Amino acid sequence: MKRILAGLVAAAIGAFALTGAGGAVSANAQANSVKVNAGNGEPGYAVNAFLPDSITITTGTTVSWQFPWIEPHTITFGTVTATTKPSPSPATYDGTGVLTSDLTFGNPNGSVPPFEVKFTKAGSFKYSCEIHPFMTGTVTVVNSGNVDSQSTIDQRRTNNYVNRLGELKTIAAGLGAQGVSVTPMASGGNKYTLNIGPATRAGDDVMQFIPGAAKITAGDTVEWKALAPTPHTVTFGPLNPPPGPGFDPFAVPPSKPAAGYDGTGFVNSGIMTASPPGAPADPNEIKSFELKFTKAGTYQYYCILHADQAMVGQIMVEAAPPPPTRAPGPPNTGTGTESGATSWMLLAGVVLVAVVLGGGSVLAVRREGTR
Ligand SMILES: [Cu+2]
Repeated sequence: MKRILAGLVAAAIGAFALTGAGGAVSANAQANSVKVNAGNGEPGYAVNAFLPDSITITTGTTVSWQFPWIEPHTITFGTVTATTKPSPSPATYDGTGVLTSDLTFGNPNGSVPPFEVKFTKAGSFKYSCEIHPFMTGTVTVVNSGNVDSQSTIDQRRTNNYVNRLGELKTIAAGLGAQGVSVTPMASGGNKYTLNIGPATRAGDDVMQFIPGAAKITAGDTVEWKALAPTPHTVTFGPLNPPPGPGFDPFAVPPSKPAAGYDGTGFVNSGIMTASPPGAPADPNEIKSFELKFTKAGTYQYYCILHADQAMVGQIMVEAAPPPPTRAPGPPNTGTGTESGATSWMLLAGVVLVAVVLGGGSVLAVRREGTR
């Protein structure tokens, strides 16, 4: 199952890289056809659900799964094995055996052809997405009786999507409102902790680094924490070689400069995930990634898997303040100590300013002076 999935991923990504937004939606000549969405989303948010997740149709009806968002999905009936091959669309299904689409990356411009299945026998058929374990649906096929019209399907499709998208936005806003946690590090500088992609229990994803932009000082460290089982990366710099046919984003090796990041070169966390509580511990799981920033500048980063869903971030590194130095004083004349002379000059300057500003300030300076 893992192997075919990896193959599907690689093949689909290859195809995606080759064809991009090309290809036309195939016309569905059948009048007796209904449309359902396989996932939906917008930049920063992926709703991983069949929308709606259950429909009732008449025998002989074709269901046309649309792919309106970039997050990839499959339409899979039955249990995929190592020898299962994706079916071309349109397909027919009588409720027996395995039927699966290829792994399909959608597109909001509607350019990705739907996966169409004609149901030839009555029954209730469960299906799922191979890469989103919570993403399941049911097609109920009846010989007679009430079935869903396209308009009732559309209504449920919209309602489900709006509700789930709203939940994602609430989660993202709540996390954003918490601000960044900053802790001093024993090795010097501060550690800023950012969050990666929270998810809902239903399996929808916030495809964001939160907050998306952070301001730190050279010498500080940023820590990214995975919050969900959904895989993500923290990556600085372009992929080399650039992704082409057969590119496997899961195979890009981790890479981190030992001396910290100075804005040059390639940095990659590797695939980061956070298993849900109660799941068996995975010693290889990368739950957090730390990177020290050594040089002032503004640095963009991204998730290799979800950059095309606007999963990008920015770290603004300000120059470290110069080490404290003494205020410039008059040339050392040799009378008294240097520091004494400097203090005197400072006090004189403050009093002068205070006099210019008015009585209140003079009082303040006097109080200062009597200490
Ligand atoms: Cu990601």
